[in-house]
Amino acid sequence: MKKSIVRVLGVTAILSTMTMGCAADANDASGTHADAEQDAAAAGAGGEQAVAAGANEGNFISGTLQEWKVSVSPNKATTGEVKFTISNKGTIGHEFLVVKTDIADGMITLDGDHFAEPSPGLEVIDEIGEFKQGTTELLVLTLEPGNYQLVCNLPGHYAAGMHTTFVVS
Ligand SMILES: [Cu+2]
Repeated sequence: MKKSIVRVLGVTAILSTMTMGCAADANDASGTHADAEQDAAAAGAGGEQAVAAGANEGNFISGTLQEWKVSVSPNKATTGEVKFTISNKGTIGHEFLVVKTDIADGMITLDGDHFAEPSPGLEVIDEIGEFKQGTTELLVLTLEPGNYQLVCNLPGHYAAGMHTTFVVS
């Protein structure tokens, strides 16, 4: 979505510049004006395409990690490429695991202070390894339909509440 907005603003800026240019060159040969109008029309068509893109067509998910919570929005995606932009807004390092499982949220059996990878009934699809507070990381995955948990599995963090559900359909 951000990209689309930037593109639309860019088109507006180009159109404004051209309008001003036409006004200033009012006495110039008409050929110049025709070219400018054609360029403006082409730019406008591109802008309309960008605006027509769907609400979350690119499966852009943004989320935060903090003590002791994982939050993402939206908490669902459609099958295929999913882009997680995850910010660590806590005061210590955290990690972000994408786990495919039908186990209920927060109910993965622990082996001591974290769950073993792998564990029965779950598959760790991929992860952003521990990253610092105040930083943001991007994880792009191709996900199959199913139920997921997004978690931090650092010692004690899952039990403390760092897990949330995610559904791909
Ligand atoms: Cu954590």
